[in-house]
Amino acid sequence: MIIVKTGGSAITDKTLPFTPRYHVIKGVAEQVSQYTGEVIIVHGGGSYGHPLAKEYRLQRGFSNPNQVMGVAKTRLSMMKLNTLVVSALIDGGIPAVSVQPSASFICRDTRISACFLDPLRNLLNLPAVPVLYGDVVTDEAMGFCILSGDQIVSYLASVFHPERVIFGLNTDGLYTKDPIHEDAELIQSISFSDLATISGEETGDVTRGMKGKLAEIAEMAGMGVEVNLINLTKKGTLLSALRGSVEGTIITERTGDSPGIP
Ligand code: IP8
Repeated sequence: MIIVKTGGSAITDKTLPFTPRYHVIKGVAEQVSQYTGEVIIVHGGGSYGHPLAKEYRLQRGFSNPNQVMGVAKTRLSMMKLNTLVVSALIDGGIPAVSVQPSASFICRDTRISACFLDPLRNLLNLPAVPVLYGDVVTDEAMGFCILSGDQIVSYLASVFHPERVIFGLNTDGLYTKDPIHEDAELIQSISFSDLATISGEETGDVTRGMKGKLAEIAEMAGMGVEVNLINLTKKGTLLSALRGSVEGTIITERTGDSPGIP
C-alpha cells in the first residue's frame, strides 16, 4: 500500500479563497489511474479550509457559540473541495470513494483519540480508493479541533503499515532552510532522526505549514515506512514516485550520516 497526501497548497491556490487548481487535481487523477497498486488518498484544506478555520479560530477549540457556524461552514467547504477531488478521480477511471474524517475520527487535545476504520478497510478490500481530507472534527477536551490531513496520514500509516507515504507539495521537497532564501538547498535524502535538524517554516496555516508537516512525519519514525516529498505541480512526479523513482526528498529510517544533505 501507498498513502498519498495531496497538499492543500498544491491542489488549491492559497492566495485566493475557495480556488482549486484544476490542472493539478486532474494531474493527480491521471497519474493515480496509471498505478495499479493499493492506494489511500488524503488531501489538505488549502484555501477551502485554512481561511475559514482561522476566521472562526477553530484550531483552539470551543470558546464562543459563534464558532459553531464556523465549524459548519468549514466542514461544508472541505466537502466541496473533496467533491472536486473525488469527481476528478472518478473521471480518471479511479473508483474513488469519499471517507468523511469528521464521521470517523475523534480527537482529544487535537490528537486522534478514537476512530472507526472498518468502512475504510472494507473499501480497500473491494478494492476502492478511499479519499480522506483534513477536517474539523469533534474533540473530547476542546469541543472541536482541526484535524490535519498530515495527522490522518501518520495515523493511517501506524494502522496500515504502508510501504511508502508520498506527500505532494508545491515545492520540490524539503530544503535546508525556507526556500525563500537563496542559499536554501534541496535535501535529497535524510533520516527520520536527522529531521529535527531542519527548521520547517510556519506558513500561517492553522496546522502550522511545513513545521506541522515535519512533526507529523517524525511520528512515522520507527514504523518502517519510507516518506517521499515531491512537487505535485510538476508533471509526472507522482506517477514516478508511485513507481519508486522519487524526484524530491526521501526520508527513511537510515541512521548515521545523511549524505543527501548538501
Ligand atoms: O491542510 C487542514 O488540513 P491540512 C484542514 O492537511 C482544515 O493541514 C479544515 C483547515
